[in-house]
Amino acid sequence: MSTIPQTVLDQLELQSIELPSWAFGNSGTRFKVFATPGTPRDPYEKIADAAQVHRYTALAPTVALHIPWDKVDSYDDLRKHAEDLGVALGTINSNTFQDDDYKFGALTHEDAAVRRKAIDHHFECIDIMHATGSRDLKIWLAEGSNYPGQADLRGRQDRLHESLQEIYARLGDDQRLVLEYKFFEPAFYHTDVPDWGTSYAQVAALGDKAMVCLDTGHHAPGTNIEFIVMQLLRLGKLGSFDFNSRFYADDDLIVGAADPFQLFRIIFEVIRGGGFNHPDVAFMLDQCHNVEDKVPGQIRSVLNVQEMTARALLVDTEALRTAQVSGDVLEANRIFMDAFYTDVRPALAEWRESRGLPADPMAAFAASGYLQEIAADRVGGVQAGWGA
Ligand code: PSV
Ligand code: MN
Repeated sequence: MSTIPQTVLDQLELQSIELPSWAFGNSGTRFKVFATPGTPRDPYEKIADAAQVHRYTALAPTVALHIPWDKVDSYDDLRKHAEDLGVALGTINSNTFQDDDYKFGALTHEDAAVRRKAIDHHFECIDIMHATGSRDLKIWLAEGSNYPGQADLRGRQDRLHESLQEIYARLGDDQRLVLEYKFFEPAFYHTDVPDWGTSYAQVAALGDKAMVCLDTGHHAPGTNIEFIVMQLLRLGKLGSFDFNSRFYADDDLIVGAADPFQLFRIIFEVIRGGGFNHPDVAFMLDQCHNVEDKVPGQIRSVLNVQEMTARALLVDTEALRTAQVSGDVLEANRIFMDAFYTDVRPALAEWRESRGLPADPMAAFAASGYLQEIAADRVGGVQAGWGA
């Protein structure tokens, strides 16, 4: 059985991964949304489910909210509810993609009145951040065009800058803005923030409190994501991750499910660049569970991140460096792969038990009967869903 050095365990103990509230609601494709018994009907129930993930793993102390999906009468009350359950409220996600006014854009729209509405929505999000104690405002824009000639690409980029400037100016001293990029969808010809370079150019023009959010599912197949991680860390602009995995497009599947080796390589670069357990770089999940149970889907996800982090921390960096400097290609690759192929699961199970956590969080959660309980209790009302 592999053992994990205490220095690595000490770093793992500090790891935290934020959960998205929308992972606990129903979701699906544009073909069908399957309902699950016990699905939360409001933000309070979503937070209760998220707290279960933290309870069994000690890995997920915060929950991200999405506005307006998670609007409540009192954010103070929601904050207390979360604290009573042992978690805190995290990133606030804005939403400018589900209103008819935004058909041709929001922050980039030709019409100043639509831009005003979208900027005001972000002001509302910032007000909520003050009440929830959240640090980060995450902006993902669904803006772009479908046909060449449809839009003035340059004008939209300039308007985006102006709109972001207004939002940025409204942030409190301890608040940040993270701008997410995505190469396509829902627009198919051009997207206004399609890549890390555009996001970087926009946030660099704003100031220190604006950073890039890297969603692992938002790149073309074959993209070397760990290179982008390295570059953004080097530039001091990697603000957060949205972890998930993809086989084809923005699949939002369980992180580490499609390509665990890619996750390992990404986390290795985070560690190498000083971003691991660093307050600048938030680890978050952005996933949907369409066919699997949601709470265990999230437990599996945070465990996948923890396992790949443990392996990445096991890389013998001194030996790797020696091999790199001496041009020993195969030895460098062996050292890297040795760490990746180390099965850390038994050692992590033992370590969990030593900290009063279940050795197998998936099994412990299944045995707890929580899913059966919520299925029996949560009757009536309308189940929450992605977009509802
Ligand atoms: C849409 O692609 C998306 O998944 C973005 O990644 C956002 O982070 C998320 O929705 C929530 O708005
Ligand atoms: Mn995302």
